[in-house]
Amino acid sequence: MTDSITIALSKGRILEETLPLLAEAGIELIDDIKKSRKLVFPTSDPNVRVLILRATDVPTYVQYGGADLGVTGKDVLMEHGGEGLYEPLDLNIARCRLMTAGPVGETPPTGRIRVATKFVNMARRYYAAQGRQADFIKLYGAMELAPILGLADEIVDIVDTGNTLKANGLEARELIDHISTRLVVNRASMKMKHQQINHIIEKMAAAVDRRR
Ligand code: PRT
Ligand code: MG
Repeated sequence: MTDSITIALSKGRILEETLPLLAEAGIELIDDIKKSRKLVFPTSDPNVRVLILRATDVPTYVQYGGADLGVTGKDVLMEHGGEGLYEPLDLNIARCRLMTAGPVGETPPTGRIRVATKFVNMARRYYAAQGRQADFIKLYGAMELAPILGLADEIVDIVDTGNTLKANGLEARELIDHISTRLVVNRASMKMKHQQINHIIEKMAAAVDRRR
């Protein structure tokens, strides 16, 4: 029996690099997603459909079985907690680093500091592990503004080239973790639809290997 498979993809920068990997697994989108306002897309495989979601919603959809598989950043997964998910494959795309950053040339204040970030859970774990006292301010974007406008002493954010920090008078301080995009699987789906899901994982793993 062939079950139907739903795959949740992150829109934004991850999507473009994900589609060629999926294509090599025999799953190609039929519609032009850039021209469409749809959220659910059929694919070249009649048993597979794709959802295009905000990256932060992907683990939630997969956790609750709204999707069998998902593609999202390790940063998003760590912040979510990864409950109910298997993480069988590193897709090795959208690589970046999670770092602390602060104003150029300033040393971080001693004692309790204020940290602005979208990644409050990860930041809390990191500062606690360092034995540093910190209060966290949750922001949803433009973290770089917070130190400039006096909201925070430091930020925790994704860094790739470092250009965004630089353009805002900030510099990276400490590396918290290396980040890349991961394939995640709903735990129940992994059991119930083992054969089909394994096939997709193997094909995508081969596509990732060919790029190394
Ligand atoms: O935009 P939205 O709020 O919907 O979500 P999002 O910004 O999380 O989505 P998107 O598509 O921008 O990024 C999705 C995923 O891409 C992240 O979860 C990471 O896993 C990964 N990724 C890889 C990045 C970057 N590189 C990256 N450079 N995510 C964000 N950035 C941003 C960063 O936040 C900062 O503003 O780019 C800026 C830093 O880049 P540099 O090159 O200037 O250092
Ligand atoms: Mg963005």
